[in-house]
Amino acid sequence: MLPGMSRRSALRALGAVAVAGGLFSTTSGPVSAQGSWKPVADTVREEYLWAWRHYVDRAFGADQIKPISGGREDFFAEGHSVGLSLVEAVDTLWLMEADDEVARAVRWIVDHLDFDIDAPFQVFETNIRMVGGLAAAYHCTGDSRLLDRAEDIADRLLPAFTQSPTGLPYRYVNLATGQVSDPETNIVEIGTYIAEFGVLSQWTGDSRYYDAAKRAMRVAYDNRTELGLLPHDINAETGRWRNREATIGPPGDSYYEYLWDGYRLFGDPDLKHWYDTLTEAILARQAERRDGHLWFPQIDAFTGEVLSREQSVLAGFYAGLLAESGHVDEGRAYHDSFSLVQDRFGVIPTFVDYATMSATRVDNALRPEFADSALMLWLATGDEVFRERARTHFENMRATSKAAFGFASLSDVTATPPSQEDTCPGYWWSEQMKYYWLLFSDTPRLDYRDNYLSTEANLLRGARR
Ligand code: DMJ
Repeated sequence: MLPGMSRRSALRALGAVAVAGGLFSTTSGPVSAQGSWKPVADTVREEYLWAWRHYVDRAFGADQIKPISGGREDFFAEGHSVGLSLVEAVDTLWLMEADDEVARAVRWIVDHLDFDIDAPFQVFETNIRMVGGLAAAYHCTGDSRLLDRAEDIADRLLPAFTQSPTGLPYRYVNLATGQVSDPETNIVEIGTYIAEFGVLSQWTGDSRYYDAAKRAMRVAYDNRTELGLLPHDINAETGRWRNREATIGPPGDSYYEYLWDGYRLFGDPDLKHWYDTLTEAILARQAERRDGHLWFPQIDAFTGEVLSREQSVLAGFYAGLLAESGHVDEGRAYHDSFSLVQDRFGVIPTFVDYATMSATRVDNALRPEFADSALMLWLATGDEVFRERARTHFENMRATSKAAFGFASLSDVTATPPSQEDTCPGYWWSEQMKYYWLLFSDTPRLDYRDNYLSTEANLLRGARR
């Protein structure tokens, strides 16, 4: 049974105990009354709209607001903001039923968004954030002008694929001239397109997007090692590996995610076969249990030798992907491991070495992956523990990242209090606040049975208008 479809007679509340810096950890607490998540949902919405009002007042149309100083910053190219944060925000605002704000954002997109920019844009980031954001905005509102914008920017990205001798995209393309650059790439940047490009093909009837995305994924899959693993770095012009290391964290993560997602969205059996083959090898060769906890070290893709036991906070998404794709026990176990890290530090550091349980990089750029997998595991199992963990994630973010004009990345999660940085990444508007909202609100605007959130949490299926 899917959670969110029927209220449980009783919900377990968060059992909160203080850890360093007055933050919280998740423990199994007492059973509380039905409906106890509604106040959490209300707080999530209030915080989101509070931050949105500051963005509107101080940085509207800029890629990012600077949450401490109230300034603005560009993300893709100096001097060329494309409204990244507002594009990322539209579907979240819509799911929160903030319809006047949706209308405000859509007006800006229609009146001001112009992609005729003579500067190189990173193809991967532009796809997951801008193509995905505009496609989700179209999916939620039905406004065809948003689909036109999504198609426009996708068309400008296509030369990265069509000018490559292998079909593996270059990392950058000049949006005005189509000039491509930087073939030294990785499997994330060649293989995270099929969701956004696929829905565009579906919605416009133009198969070029889907075909380009799938062709690139196939090149990497066909080059797998004898162990059935993929090194993470590859050359787009030669199709040859540039390193030996396999990782389920960056820059490997969303390649695997999009094999599964492409299958889920479009039913393509090739993608499922590729996903299953690679996942079987990852679970057999890469998974490691230490003190009963599941981790995924970096290993040599040719020999299987462990290269590093550092774990990126971004790798936390893999718990959700495993659960979604039928490996629920492994997904749960991997989330348990990250939950230990959250309980230890309050906010998960960018890198921990799980052999020593120490932080090897102490910042955290408002990373959403732990909340992402909490949502996926809750959808897969209905177990309230994942809402409890996500609530801890939310409360600790609120306690540490809230600044004068928005939410700020942390430069040191181990400091007391954790130190902030004057930046708020675009994905904050699309990812964690949406995950929390969907976990706690039981919104009628989402079809909880059949939906799809991209790697950037753009809603490409399941909006109930
Ligand atoms: C997001 O831009 C996407 O989730 C991407 O796939 C990798 N991680 C960042 C957020 O951490």
